[in-house]
Amino acid sequence: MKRVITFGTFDVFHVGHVNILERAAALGDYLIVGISSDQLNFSKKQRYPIYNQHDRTKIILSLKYVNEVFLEESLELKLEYIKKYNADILVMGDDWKGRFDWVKSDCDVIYLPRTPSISTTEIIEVVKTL
Ligand code: C2G
Repeated sequence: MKRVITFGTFDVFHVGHVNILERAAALGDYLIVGISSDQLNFSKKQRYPIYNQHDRTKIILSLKYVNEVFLEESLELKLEYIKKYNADILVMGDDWKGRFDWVKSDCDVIYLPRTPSISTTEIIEVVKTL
């Protein structure tokens, strides 16, 4: 029984998010998703998400291949979350390549290629021009 963990904001949910969650789920038997809190997102991106953390959590939890979700309050707590949720594999998109290699002593780390040509930032920009 392999437990997979992944992290993200998943704001303005789109197919790139579906693709990574689907591929992460396929690497094991149980998928746990850490959802960046509104505050963590502000500290990473200098803006609050369009969808608040409650709505983002509800959306991710509704997916058929997601088993469990929790709020990620800090990037530095990765290892604590991995231990708490007993994860065997950490999956991240390759925009984070190398950034979480420091947890490799406790957990396998796999960076998957991002889905090209779609991102929350790009969607926001397109909508602004309409
Ligand atoms: N993603 C993807 N393809 C895209 C867009 C996003 O594969 N076109 C992936 C990202 O690589 C990430 C996940 O979807 O693994 C969530 O993306 P974001 O919501 O942008 O997550 P981010 O804000 O980078 O938060 O602890 C790490 C962070 O919480 C990750």
